[in-house]
Amino acid sequence: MALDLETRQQLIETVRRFVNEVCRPNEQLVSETNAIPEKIVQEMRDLGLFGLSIAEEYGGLGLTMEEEALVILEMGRTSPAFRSTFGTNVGIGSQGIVMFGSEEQKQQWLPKLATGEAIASFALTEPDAGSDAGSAKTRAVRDGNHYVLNGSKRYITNADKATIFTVMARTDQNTPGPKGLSAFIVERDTAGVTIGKPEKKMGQQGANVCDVIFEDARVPITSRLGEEGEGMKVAMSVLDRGRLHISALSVGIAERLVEEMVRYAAERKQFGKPIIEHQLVMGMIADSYAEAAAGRAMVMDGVRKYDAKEKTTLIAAATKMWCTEMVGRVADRAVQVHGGAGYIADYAVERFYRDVRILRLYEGTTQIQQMVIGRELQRMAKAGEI
Ligand code: COS
Repeated sequence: MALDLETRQQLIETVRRFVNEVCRPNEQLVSETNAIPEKIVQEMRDLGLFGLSIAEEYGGLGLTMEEEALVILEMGRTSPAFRSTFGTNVGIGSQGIVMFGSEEQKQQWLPKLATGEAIASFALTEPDAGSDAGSAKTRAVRDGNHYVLNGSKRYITNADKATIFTVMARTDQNTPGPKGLSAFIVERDTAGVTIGKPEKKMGQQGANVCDVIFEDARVPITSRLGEEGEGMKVAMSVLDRGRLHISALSVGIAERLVEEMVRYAAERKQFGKPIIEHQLVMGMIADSYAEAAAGRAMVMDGVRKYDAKEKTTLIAAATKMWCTEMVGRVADRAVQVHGGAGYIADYAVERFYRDVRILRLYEGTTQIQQMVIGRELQRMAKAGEI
């Protein structure tokens, strides 16, 4: 059930305070040490951030998608590595269980995910299956009351900290495409599961991605999410939702970058006046402000449709495409407004410029969103819906 407006406002203000007083002063430290201090992670647990989307009956805050987006918009105003720490528990790591889990699976995992005692990761991508997720080769072969998993997953966010993985693996070896996949909850401690070393990345230091390798890893049949053959449905349903979450993050970052631009341009003087008074600089800031505002409106439209239980595949893809491209443009302008200073690591914009690059890649590249939009429109036209 949605929060009343006063409680909602309190929640947003609490998160804003956490961002301003705890996260922002530590952004540089997190970037340099490639880790979020445990004390800050504990504050996230205390605030309930790991359980934003998990129903109250399982110990979460049970927010609507709109409320979750409002929280993530606030979290966007600091290094996105902070959001990533709890992001998989709120989104792609937990939602397979929330949407498709049995009551037993929910009881077993959701309370621990809600408190942050357990961390969930989403394992779809493979070395040879990125955008073409349906071609995943990881195999899950039935053996009595177990499935035996073999294969490897790549670039798995939070794998180094994960307690469980939602793994998409092929149960029907004779069906090569998306229809042959099934989804599983795999515990990290399962014999035969190995986690690779964190990758060295362009940005978002403090949020790790690693390979996850399965070598004869035996998981009980009770760990399957949904029916055999429903793996792609699980993954895509989770991603439809995740794409709205990432859009909210992108808009939050864009708003932070506007703030950085305005502050710098109001102080920095050239040709005898603050550069914000130069029209070409003004133009870059104005465009960024307007685009961030448009992104916010798109996100709000998408999440309200989600909460109204409308099909959001189309709007989620369009919003993800637009908002992530938008924040890329805004980050580029933010560096431009800062001039040479924007290229120096002391300024937040240098870091954000690198941090936002992944947004156009993960949870489906811009080109995949274009493909989803095109296909959905074609489907709707055929069905006479447009
Ligand atoms: N919701 C629920 N189920 C869906 C779905 C959706 N939005 N989209 C697809 N499915 C399920 C359906 O069961 C579908 O079968 P039907 O169409 O018969 O119902 C099945 O998946 C296969 O769908 P499709 O034929 O569209 O699969 P494709 O192999 O053509 O792939 C794309 C579709 C390209 C959209 C998909 O592979 C994709 O999103 N790729 C990007 C992956 C990604 O985001 N990776 C990031 C990893 S997380 S960082």
